[in-house]
Amino acid sequence: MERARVVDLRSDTVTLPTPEMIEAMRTAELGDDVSREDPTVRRLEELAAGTLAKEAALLTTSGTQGNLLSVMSQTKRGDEIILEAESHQYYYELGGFSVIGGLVPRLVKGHNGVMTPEDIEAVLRPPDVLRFAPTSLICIENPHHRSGNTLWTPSQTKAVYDLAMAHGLKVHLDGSRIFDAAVALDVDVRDFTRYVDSVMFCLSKTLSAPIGSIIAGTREFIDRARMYRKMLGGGMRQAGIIAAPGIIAIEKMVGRLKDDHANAKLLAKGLANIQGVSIDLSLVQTNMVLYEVNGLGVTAKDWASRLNESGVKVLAREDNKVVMVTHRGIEREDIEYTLKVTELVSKQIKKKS
Ligand code: TLP
Repeated sequence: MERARVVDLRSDTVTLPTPEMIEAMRTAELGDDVSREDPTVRRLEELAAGTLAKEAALLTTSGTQGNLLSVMSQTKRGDEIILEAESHQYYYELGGFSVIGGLVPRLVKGHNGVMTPEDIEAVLRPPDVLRFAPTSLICIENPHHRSGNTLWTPSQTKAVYDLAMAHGLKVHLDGSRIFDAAVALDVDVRDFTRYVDSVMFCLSKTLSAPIGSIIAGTREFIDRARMYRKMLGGGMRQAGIIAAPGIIAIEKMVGRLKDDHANAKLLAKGLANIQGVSIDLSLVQTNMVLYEVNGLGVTAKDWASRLNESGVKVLAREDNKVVMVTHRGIEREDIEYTLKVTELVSKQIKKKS
């Protein structure tokens, strides 16, 4: 099957900035942001804080840095933090919260990434016992990446927040793709952020900006995070170059996310028709399709390299699952092409066996 360009479904991190974003970078008003003199960064941070209904916000270099600054700013060294067992913060962030933050992780297995108050209550330590690291923070992730960018509802978020408040704990939301959650559930993003003390979301990934994430919370939290960001070498000078596309990301890129979700559903439905592909359609809730190909007698790695040869890039995870992510730049025709390729490859595999 001849095709001029590659369909890259590995992650939404591959999205490129729009022409409008590049123009905004070129013409951005700049200053030294370490001295808080970059007007474009200030504008982005005010816009983000207002959008999330938080007192203040901070531009960070990445989602990983945003999560690390958040957990460090909400805790003190030696504290225990509660994380979902398959959360990005635990799984993919090199243990920064322990290495740099001095924090001890306590893991809770969620239900497709969602933890209930009962799940969390079951692991809470009795307070003031001189054997346990004191728990101070619960981290949640919405959408939950390793489960397939699956959703928490606002009421599930509130339930955990209520529990946290009852026990004097804080809640941090890794909302890397929180606008996807809002669009998918047709709610305002504040319906999530009102039930957390701090939140991180990415300007890059589904919102298409080239670099950067935002954290938001109280002014005091942001002051601490700004100090840690500088300590970790993340104080940026003329960062308006990054902030300018970030403003466009928030103002103009949320409306199109529903197209990614529709494409993911279309893709998932097509894959479900291929014999040997095992997929749970109920978990296709935003822009990710997660499935297994064991039924075809191949590993996810083999499958990924065969698709790759036909111009469809996908990820094979270490747990033998295949990941396909829709994003800006993936059109309906790309989904149709991907389905043709997958059908063809599955037939070739069956023929051989
Ligand atoms: N996720 C990446 C990989 O690391 C898996 C991806 O390709 O999606 N929280 C969540 C839920 C994320 O999915 C990611 C990135 C991050 C945090 C970290 O963001 P960055 O890559 O900006 O440090």
